[in-house]
Amino acid sequence: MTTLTQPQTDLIAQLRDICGTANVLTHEEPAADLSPWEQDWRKRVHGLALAVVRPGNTAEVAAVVKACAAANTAIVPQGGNTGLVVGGVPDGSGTQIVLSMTRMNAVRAIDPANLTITVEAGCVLQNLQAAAEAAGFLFPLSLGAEGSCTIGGNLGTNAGGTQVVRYGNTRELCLGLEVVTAQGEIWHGLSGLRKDNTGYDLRNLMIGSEGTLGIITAATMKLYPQPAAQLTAWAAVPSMDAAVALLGLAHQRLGPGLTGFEVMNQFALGLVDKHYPQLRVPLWQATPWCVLIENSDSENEQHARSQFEALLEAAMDQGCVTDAVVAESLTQAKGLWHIRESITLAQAQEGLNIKHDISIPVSRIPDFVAETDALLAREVPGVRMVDFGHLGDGNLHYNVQAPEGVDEKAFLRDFEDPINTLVFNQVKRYDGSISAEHGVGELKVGKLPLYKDPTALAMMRAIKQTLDPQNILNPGRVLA
Ligand code: FAD
Ligand code: 2HG
Ligand code: ZN
Repeated sequence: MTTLTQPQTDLIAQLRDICGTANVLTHEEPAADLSPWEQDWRKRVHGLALAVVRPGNTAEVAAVVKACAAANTAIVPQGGNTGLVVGGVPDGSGTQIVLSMTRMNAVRAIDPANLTITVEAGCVLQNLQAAAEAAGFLFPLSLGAEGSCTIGGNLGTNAGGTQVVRYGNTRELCLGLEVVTAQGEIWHGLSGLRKDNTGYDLRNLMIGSEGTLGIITAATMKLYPQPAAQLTAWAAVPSMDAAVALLGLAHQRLGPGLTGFEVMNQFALGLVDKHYPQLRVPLWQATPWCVLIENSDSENEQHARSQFEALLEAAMDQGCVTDAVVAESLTQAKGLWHIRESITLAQAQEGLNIKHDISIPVSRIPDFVAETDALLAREVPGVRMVDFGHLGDGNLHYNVQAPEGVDEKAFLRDFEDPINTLVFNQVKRYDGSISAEHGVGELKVGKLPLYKDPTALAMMRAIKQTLDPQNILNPGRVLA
């Protein structure tokens, strides 16, 4: 129970008029539990919302924004709340509203000839994939949180996932957007056009802006033909150098059939084995690294299998693979992917941790890992590296778990900042990025100015100031 000021009470009454009483939740109701909207997925922050507002259509979003702008009240857009950088939850002030988009979840249209699907922002990614599949197409964006993340959140963060090596990240999959501006105006940009050079690219400006420039209410996304066959292999590799060599071979041998290339270190797989023993992780005990490769074939399964066999044979001849299994069925393939997708959950089971979602040119990853591992081991003896990710995209989740037996909260308090500085300085030395796919959110907002080109940062500030001069859209995220 919190005490509201009169202007706050008036705003809530207005929001209830716009969206309906049941769709505006506040702490005024003694039994109200707003934790699902206030607590981030990693449990790094538990904010306090003035209200959680759940609009049902674009006109309601526009009216909510107008009311909030008039009351100078900040808005935090939220989809599935699976973001990993504290970008979609309110701060602790009790003055911000969470704009939860999940009621706006309709598939508006599918255009088979144009190969597009138009959906509302709150559509859960898995439902979008299913709608595409039901129409005979593939929507290739795929990530571990797909059962609860939304396309609006995917666009807000420009999410990557496990098929980027072939299809690109969310930005590459989007053709048009419908957006509510910070002034409550609606930009009708739901174009299905693949070519449109009529000025600045506002779509790409909105994508990846993490709710700081506008509220995405709907999107037109690209569809692809479904592959004739999909095959998955799991390979043991003796080193990161070998994994990079295998990636080169896979590009050569599979061409556009290479739709996934993931790497996982032994400790990451050991955590999955420890917390989810029923998943039966293959090959991990005898090798420092495992690789997951997906081959999507446009001919047939036999063709895919023979291509895979030739690839793995060549890789073994060259010494970059020591052992491998190829899934015999779709169920087995799903099982292998499930193991990969369980690393984040297993790491969370193990305890609070430090995540680094970094990208480095692929060719330089082996040296980066060897050098940075050594520096970290010197800084924090016994530190445990959970190192995995989308090697095909040069994107590593170079995560750090406290040494065995060390209190995780004390570890974060004492070591999070020095470890981040060490890793990010290394990323800079290797010409990489401190955020590959998760975004900046609140977690990295303080670090961004140290690693982003100052001219780029000044242009970003000017854009924010122009589009949202009141600073009511997700303040304190991306830019401090
Ligand atoms: P939220 O967490 O609700 O919000 C994320 C950001 O987008 C916030 O800044 C929010 O304000 C903004 N936002 C949300 N909706 C809108 C909207 N309609 N308009 C404007 N801004 C909006 N990410 C990857 O990139 N690749 C992965 O492989 C991956 N795997 C994951 C696995 C697990 C188990 C988990 C928990 C997360 C993973 N993530 C991954 C991170 C996360 O799922 C993505 O960032 C996802 O895109 C967030 O979607 P969401 O709907 O949950 O967004
Ligand atoms: C993944 O690739 C996600 O599984 C989450 O991006 C990464 O847990 C992480 O650090
Ligand atoms: Zn990832």
